[in-house]
Amino acid sequence: MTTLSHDILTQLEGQAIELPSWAFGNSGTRFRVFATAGTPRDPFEKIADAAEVNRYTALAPTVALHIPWDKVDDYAALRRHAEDLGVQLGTVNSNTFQDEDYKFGALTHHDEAIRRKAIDHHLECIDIMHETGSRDLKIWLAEGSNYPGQNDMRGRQDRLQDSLQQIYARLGDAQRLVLEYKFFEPSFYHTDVPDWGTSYAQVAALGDKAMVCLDTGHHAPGTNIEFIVMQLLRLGKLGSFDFNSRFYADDDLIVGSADPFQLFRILTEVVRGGGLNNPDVAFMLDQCHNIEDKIPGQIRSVLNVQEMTARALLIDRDALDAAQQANDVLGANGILMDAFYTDVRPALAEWRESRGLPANPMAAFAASGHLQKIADERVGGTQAGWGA
Ligand code: PSV
Ligand code: MN
Ligand code: MN
Repeated sequence: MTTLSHDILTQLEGQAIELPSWAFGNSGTRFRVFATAGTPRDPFEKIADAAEVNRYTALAPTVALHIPWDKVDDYAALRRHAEDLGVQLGTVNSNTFQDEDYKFGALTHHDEAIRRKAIDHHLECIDIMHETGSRDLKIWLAEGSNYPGQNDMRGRQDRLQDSLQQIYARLGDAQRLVLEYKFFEPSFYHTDVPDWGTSYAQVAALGDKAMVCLDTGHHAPGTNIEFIVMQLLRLGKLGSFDFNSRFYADDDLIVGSADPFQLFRILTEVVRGGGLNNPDVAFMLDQCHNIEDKIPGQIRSVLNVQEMTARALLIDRDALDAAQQANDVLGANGILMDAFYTDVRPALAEWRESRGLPANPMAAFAASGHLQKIADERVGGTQAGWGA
């Protein structure tokens, strides 16, 4: 059995992966949303489900909220509820993609009244962050156009910068803004924040508290995502990850399921660039569990990240450096592949047990009967708000 060194285990112990509240709601495609028995009926129940994931893995101490999906009257009560369950409230995600007014744009809109409304929504999110104790405001914009000539792309970039400046000015000293990019969808011709370069240009003009969010599902097929990870870490602007997997577009499948090797390569650059257990770099999932059970889907996800992190930490750095210096092409590649092909699961199971955690969190959760319990207790669970 492969053993993991004390140093590797210490690094793994520090790993934290934030869960998205919306992963626990029902979701689907534009064709159908399939309901799951026991789906949370409100944000309190979503947080309770997220706390289960952390209970079985000790990997997921925070939960991200999405406003207005997770709007409640009393955020202090939501925060206490989370803390009572051993987790904390994390990133607040804004939402400017489900309001009729935003059909032609929000933070980029040429209509000042609509742009004002979108800015004010973000200011409200920051107010909520003060109550929830959240550090990060995550902005993903569904803005763009469908036809050449439909919009003045240049004017929209300028208005976006102005809107972001107004939002940035409201951040508290310890708060941050992360701007997420996505290459297409819902717009099919141009998107206002389509790539890391645009996100970087926009946040660099704001200041130190603005960073880029990299969602692994938001790139064209074939994109070398680990190169982007390397570059953003190098520039000190990688603020957060939204982890998921994709076969085709923004599939939001379980991280590490479609292409485990890509996840390994990404985490290799995270380790190389000092991004692991670095407070500047938030690890988050952004997934939907359309057909599988949601709590085990999230348990599987955080375990996949943990396993690939362990493999990335196993890379023999000294040997790799030497092979690279010697232009030993196949030798260097072989060193990387040796780590990738190492099965760390038995060692991780043993280590979990030594920390009082289940050796196999998936099996332990399945045996707990929890899914049946919530199915009996909860009737009429909510949609995630996504894919409806
Ligand atoms: C958009 O596709 C996205 O991935 C953004 O990350 C949002 O945060 C998430 O979906 C839900 O809004
Ligand atoms: Mn995302
Ligand atoms: Mn997405």
